[in-house]
Amino acid sequence: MFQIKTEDNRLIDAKLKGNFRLKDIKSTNPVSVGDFVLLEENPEGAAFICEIEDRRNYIVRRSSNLSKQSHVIAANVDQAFLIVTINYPITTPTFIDRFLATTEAYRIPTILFFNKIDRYNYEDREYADALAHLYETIGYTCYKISAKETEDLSFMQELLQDKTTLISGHSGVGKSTLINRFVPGSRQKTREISDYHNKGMHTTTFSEMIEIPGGGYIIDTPGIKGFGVFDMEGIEISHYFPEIFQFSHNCKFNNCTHRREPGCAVLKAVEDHYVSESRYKSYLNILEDKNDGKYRDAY
Ligand SMILES: Nc1nc2c(ncn2[C@@H]2O[C@H](COP(=O)(O)OP(=O)(O)OP(=O)(O)O)[C@@H](O)[C@H]2O)c(=O)[nH]1
Ligand SMILES: [Mg+2]
Ligand SMILES: [Zn+2]
Repeated sequence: MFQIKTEDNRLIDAKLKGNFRLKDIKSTNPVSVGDFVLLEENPEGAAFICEIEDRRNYIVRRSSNLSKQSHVIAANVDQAFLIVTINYPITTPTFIDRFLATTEAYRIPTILFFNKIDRYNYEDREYADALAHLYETIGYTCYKISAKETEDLSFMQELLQDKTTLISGHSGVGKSTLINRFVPGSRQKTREISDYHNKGMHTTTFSEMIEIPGGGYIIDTPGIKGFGVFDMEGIEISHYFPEIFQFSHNCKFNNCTHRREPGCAVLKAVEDHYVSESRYKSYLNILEDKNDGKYRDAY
């Protein structure tokens, strides 16, 4: 069942029409949050989705380790906010890089928010600073925030204004907590992360679009564990690491994969610390996925 907002602002529950599922067998969910759809009513007054308008963009992940199917996380978004926590739970650079490569591929502007700053000790803070510095150097805007404190987050509210924003990140990083601050009536369920595993427990279980009172929409998604970068050709991957791509113009071979080819300008840039080791490792990690067809979800 889908909840649809009509042009005259009514909320309607609708089902997919008959054989709809067969049209797009590559995706586990033919309709995604953010889609614009056409509805049909049957004589009894029940609503059915009969058509999906072409998507301006969309973001997918592979639906499971073995599956070749993809799952559309959201469609037609203006920007993505990636919520990152250094601890409680840990977000790895590899995860961040896989997310960024995906949003680069779909040309979705992405901002990083390092959340739970209030909970961090000196070391965690230092690490957060270092990571934020790395991503700012590449060109991503980074903010360090705390969703819980009485900290003023009106700058975030301004960034959300009149846009459709996908909010993503691991389970337990504080996505729903943040949304509750911007849409006080929305009552997104939140839950303390498990002390034992230092992991969230998937409190948000389905994707949902929430209207911001002042204009705009937020898409809250269940925490993502692994990010299978989908639909990306091997040689294409470096295009989605802006700083690696920049150096790749000087590689000797124009089909260079930047692994061990002679005259590789990217390898040289890694050696000279112009490209960070962790970014380069993430690049290789995605490239290897492609080569052996495996999906890794532990990072
Ligand atoms: N100390 C501190 N705790 C926070 C902060 N933000 C969120 N939390 C807590 O972290 C826990 C998880 O937050 P949620 O908002 O449920 O996380 P989520 O990202 O929505 O998780 P899923 O729905 O499972 O994907 C809750 O107990 C929040 O109160 C923060 O800035 N500081
Ligand atoms: Mg949540
Ligand atoms: Zn190269």
